[in-house]
Amino acid sequence: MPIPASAPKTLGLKEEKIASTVRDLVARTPIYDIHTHLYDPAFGALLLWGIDELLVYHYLVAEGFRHHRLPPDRFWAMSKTEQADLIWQTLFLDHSPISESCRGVLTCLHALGLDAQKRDLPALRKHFSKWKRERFLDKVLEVSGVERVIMTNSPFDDLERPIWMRGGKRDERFEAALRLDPILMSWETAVPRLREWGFDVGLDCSRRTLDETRRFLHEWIVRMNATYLAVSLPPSFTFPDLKVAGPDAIRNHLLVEAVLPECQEHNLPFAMMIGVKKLVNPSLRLAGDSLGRADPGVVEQLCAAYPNNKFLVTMLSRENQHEMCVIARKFANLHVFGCWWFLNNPSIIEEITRERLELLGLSVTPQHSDARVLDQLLYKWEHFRGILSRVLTEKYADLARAGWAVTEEEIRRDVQDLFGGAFRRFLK
Ligand code: FIX
Ligand code: ZN
Repeated sequence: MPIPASAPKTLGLKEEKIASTVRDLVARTPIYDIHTHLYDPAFGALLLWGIDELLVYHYLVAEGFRHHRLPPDRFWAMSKTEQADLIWQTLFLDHSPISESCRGVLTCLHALGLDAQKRDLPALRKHFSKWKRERFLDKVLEVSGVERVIMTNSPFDDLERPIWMRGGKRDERFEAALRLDPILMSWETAVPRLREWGFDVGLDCSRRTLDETRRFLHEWIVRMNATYLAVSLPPSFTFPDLKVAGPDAIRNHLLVEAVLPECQEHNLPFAMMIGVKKLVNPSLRLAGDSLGRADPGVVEQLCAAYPNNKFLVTMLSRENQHEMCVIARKFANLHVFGCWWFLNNPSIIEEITRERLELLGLSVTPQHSDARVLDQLLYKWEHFRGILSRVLTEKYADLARAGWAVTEEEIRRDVQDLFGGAFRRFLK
């Protein structure tokens, strides 16, 4: 429920009023969720929702294997319903669901007014079966307070691409991000696909290849009306030195001579999600990725070397967070965002959010959902709102004790900044 801008200007709040005012404004401020794996309903079955999708979310799949110890291929041979049954039994009935991903499922159910207390999965399934997807979408966006989401979109996704090529009506609450992992992380498999689509690229780094890659990027930026371009990068990611030969050479040239110029031409941020180790345990499939500490110095070098590019960065290792805050203090063309993936746990979110507010003030986007299942917006944001309210209340109380009593209007403005306002200014 947006807050009327004409909220009466009041004098500074008394310290005892701060907590309730912050809680209320954090609860009511609409959210711009800048990184998700959700899809506009126009993409059909790609938009996941409902209790079984929640239970087979790869976070819970990984945790489930620690208990049921089934051989992975037996698990993957099960139907989605059977997998969900096993995860429910293992992580909810045999053991209390205290992990963040399990608690998340319960928060979603609770936010939808469902009673998990009976621990009756068939009854829960029956409830979801009554929903129509479009109505459920409106309900989740309304209850979660999310007003816009940015998807993760790939022309290399065989289910997604034909829908983009067909065009057609879209839900304007869903924006696109053009994901470049196939180009920047597996060029040798991207080349035949690009050639099939009429782009004259080769495995080499010729001028032709670079120009044709830019033409591909331009075409998809326009087709998707992309809000930003993005890639996930390993902990070993180093500064793209064009003089260096070897396996990363092509990525360096593509990044420096195709992606960054195209981003600059369209005034779009380049999002780097740094620190993922893909498939350390391939048998877990999507749940098989891990993390590693990366070198934030790479971000520093890129921001310095490409001052006319905008970099949107999140790092996966807790140990990299403080350095990222300091680097962001040095470069206004860097916008730090989110408590990504393995960081999205209350103990770490609180630590990271505190150090960001203390070092970057309100020029940061402290959270994104990374939701893969529509219902997850309910828990990812409810859990974060609680932490942000606590941290912000403390910060405003500190100001009051220093003789600066914030007004309700100022708190509203600050929370809007953190929930997408700072990011919108960064986009301009
Ligand atoms: O690269 C990414 O966008 C990651 O967020 C995903 O690959 C990951 O599976 C995820 O959803 C984490 O939350
Ligand atoms: Zn993601």
